[in-house]
Amino acid sequence: MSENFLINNQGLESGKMKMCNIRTGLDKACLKEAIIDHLFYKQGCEPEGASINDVYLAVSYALRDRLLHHGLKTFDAVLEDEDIRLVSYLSAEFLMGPQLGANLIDLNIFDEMRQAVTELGFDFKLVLEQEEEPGLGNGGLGRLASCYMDSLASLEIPAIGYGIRYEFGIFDQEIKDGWQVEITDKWLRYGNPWEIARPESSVNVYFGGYTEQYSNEIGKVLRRWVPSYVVKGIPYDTSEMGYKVASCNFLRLWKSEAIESFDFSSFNHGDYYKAVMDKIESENISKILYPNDELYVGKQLRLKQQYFFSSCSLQDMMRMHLENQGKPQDFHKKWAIQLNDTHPAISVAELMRILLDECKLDWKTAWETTQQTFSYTNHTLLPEALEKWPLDLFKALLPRLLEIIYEINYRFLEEVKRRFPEDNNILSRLSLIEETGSSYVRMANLACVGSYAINGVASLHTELLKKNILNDWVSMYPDKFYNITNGITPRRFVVLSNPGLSKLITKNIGDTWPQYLNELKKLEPFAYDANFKEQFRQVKIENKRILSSVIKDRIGIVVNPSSMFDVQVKRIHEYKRQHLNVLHILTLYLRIKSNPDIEIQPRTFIFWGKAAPGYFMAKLLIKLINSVGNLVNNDFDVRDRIKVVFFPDFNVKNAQLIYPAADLSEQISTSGKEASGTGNMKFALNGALTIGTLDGANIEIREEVGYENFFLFGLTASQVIEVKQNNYDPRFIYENNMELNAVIKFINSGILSNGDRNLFKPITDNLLYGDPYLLLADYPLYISCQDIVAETWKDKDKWNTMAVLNVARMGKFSSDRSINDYCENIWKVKPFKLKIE
Ligand code: NBG
Repeated sequence: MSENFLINNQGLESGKMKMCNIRTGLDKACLKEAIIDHLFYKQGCEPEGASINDVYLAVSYALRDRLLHHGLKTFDAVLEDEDIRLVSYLSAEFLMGPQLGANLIDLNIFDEMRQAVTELGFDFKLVLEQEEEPGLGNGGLGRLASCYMDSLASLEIPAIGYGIRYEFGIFDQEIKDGWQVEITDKWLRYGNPWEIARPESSVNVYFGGYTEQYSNEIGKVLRRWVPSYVVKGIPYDTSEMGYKVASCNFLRLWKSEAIESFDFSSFNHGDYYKAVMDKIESENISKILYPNDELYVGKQLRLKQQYFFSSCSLQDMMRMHLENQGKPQDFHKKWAIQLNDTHPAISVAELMRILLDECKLDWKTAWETTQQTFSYTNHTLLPEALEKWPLDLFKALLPRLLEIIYEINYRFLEEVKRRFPEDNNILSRLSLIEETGSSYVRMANLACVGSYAINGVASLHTELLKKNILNDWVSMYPDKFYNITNGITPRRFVVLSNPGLSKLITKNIGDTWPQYLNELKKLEPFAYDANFKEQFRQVKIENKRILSSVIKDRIGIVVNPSSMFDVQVKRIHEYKRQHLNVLHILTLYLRIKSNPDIEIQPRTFIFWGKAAPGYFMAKLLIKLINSVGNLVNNDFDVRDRIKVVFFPDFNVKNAQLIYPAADLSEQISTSGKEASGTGNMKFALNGALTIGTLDGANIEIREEVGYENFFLFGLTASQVIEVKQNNYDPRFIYENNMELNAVIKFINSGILSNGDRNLFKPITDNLLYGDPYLLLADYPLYISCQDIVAETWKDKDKWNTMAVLNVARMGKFSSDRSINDYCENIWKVKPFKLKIE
């Protein structure tokens, strides 16, 4: 088949023919031809014999052709243009979500493709559902990276996302007998049509061995690394299209492989098994994503992963820079590298290695270049989540990098001494090496010293960072600190996942709001318009019906779409306090049991989230939620007024079903613990009201949507500290609050656990004897706030006004705003407008 051929376009007068380009054409007829072509030449079948996966792949290939057209043109242009500084987003996680629908939205051909697929005789919904999403992230941090890739492209900022192409992403979750069971995520099993391997751009990465001194041809004394093994990184590129723009970025993920020549010596000596083992070890590096919320200390593979992708990416950027006649010392003028948390922080030392050992720059020039290249985002306030690596492990794996880190440290501490001659403690706190008993390399310190900008991800978070864990760095470098509040992409989280709401908004305020989310403000007057509110309610109820039928199909629980959908979806963690939510459910349950005719507003409590496989308490919480569900859902007295659903396997695909269907969003973390949260934004933007603490971005959401449109409860971050310092005694609250007392006793009664009174004791003991996340302190406030929620729900008109106002006032939380903040304040980069004829 030739690329251009004549087809009869139904839109033209009969007899007239139009050229159709099956690689780039965007109308329905071209898309149909393109699908048929790919079915035949890629999948080896005719439409009649195609499976749904064949069709999904053919549709995706057809779309990929169109994206490539944009992507290649963009990069040819920007790499050559000296004045363009590219953004490089380095992240160990990208939680992309399904690609097909999002790309169709970006190219603005969703309806055309739906029609093309339907007219070919296939079910478009099934085609979309066929996509196995790349689960290359744990949660918020990885999803944020993907929202930022979307915004970078949509704002036409030339950028590459760099990460790891894990063969197995975050585990799939099943629930058996109420417990979480982890299943390997074989996302690549049916092929990934979006990526293109580029083996010709492979790079080598060193590990192990030793370093030595040598003199080069002009007698200059240098150091070099003699590794004990070398691993090859192969890049896989995925296009990252912007919304309704011509330019297109890409995501470059590295896969590890053995280098071809490496095993020959073993092989020649007949050590075949050693050769094979080396190959397997090399390939292991990109095998699996580590679940977070577990300590990484001692996890050698994790450190290998971090160095592997940092080194591959930096070598790649340097190669492009030098190929385009850039000088090594001008590297920072071409690339602005964002370190997404400390996972790629080793890049600071790696760029130094490249500049010193390979480009032969002197230390001072290399260090100036490095410090002008990097900026670092911190995503956590939990001290246990700050990465550090045992020195011995680090030395064995990355001897040259450690040498460089020592030198950076030595010079840096000299500077600290000059600035704070009287203060010995500050030296040990700022040191890149921790020496409390065992020694460690501190990755956050490395990121701080090597970056020109450091940012937190919500106002409160940045404030607390500056006050607490990074306080010494503020004394040292006060001008390095910024706040950039997180954001989410409205393209995926409204246009794609909530088409009903999107259409309603567009009908009333035009169609540019997905690019300029502040335009949603124009919806404010509609919050008092009965007709609009009725349509808004219809959209919500329809979304709830869709979710209800999915819940019924997948877990067999029938829920009532007109009940309030009270939703908590996020990783299961004690600081996120899913158990506080459970205490409320049981409070309502016991109220019903003591008075079955009590007035209770019907509610469906929905939980969704994974627990880290090694996090015992989180897994027990899942069991508790399921046990409560079993009891409540089957209790005659409850009469369906409350239902509890734990939906297995939270991922982006499922998330897209849930945000549009929620009425109440639970954002109830202990104040001062959640860096930002981004689920909170997705809910509010889809018209759910929030019940929440003054934590993370909740504070800013509440300021935007209006205090009266947000259900606030709980201690503030400073009160949390105060309470803890004043001999907090959870037992006192337990003994004096009758409802709480009854609930805790009920959990331990064995009724929830087939008579086993000990099953949930780790949870209740933790609450009664310590309660580190202050559930009991916040319990009375939470319960009375929930009572207000129920009262408000009774007045549907009021509720809907509040919900519309939430949507109208969420403009600030577009990830476009966050990316604009980065561009202006940190990266100093501008859009590049690609023209495509
Ligand atoms: C998470 C925080 C969230 C925040 C996301 C994105 C990590 C280490 N941090 O509160 O817990 O929204 O990052 O910034 O995953």
